[in-house]
Amino acid sequence: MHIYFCGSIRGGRDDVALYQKIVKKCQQYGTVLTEHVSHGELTEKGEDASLEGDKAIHDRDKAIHDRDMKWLEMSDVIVAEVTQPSLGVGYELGRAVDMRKKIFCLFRPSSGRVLSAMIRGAEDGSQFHVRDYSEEEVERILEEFFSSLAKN
Ligand code: 6K6
Repeated sequence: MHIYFCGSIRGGRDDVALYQKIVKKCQQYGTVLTEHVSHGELTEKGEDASLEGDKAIHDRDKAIHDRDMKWLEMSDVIVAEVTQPSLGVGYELGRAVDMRKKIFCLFRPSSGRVLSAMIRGAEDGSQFHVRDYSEEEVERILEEFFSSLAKN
């Protein structure tokens, strides 16, 4: 199974330790195409953009976008940690809905944030799922999700 994990990068890296936990658990069930999203060395700024020209930045971002869209097409399931708001994650989820992918969004109410209505409201009981959770239960929740996939 190919799994596409979504988590904030330029939206902020506060939850990167949790992304690592999620990716590690997902790897028990398949190949995580976007493992790099959970890497601690990947910061929201990335390489020092001040050393690059506008064209180099555009070319690099286009390569990231095009590669990620290919991986999204290839994936069987999307797992997204959506607590830290991220334009990129929202975009990936919208594109994944259009591709009719199976989507599992994880949100932590303890963050004090309120999840976007465009994510919470996309829940449809079959392809798009949103699950509120706390950090201690993340592994169990992923186990339940992947075993429900095996039954369908
Ligand atoms: C490093 C620093 C800044 O940018 C980078 C390298 N960027 C990315 N590499 C791979 N995937 C990316 C990159 N930027 C965004 N994405 C995709 O969008 C990931 O799959 C994430 O799920 C999502 C994060 O979007 P933002 O808007 O929070 O960056």
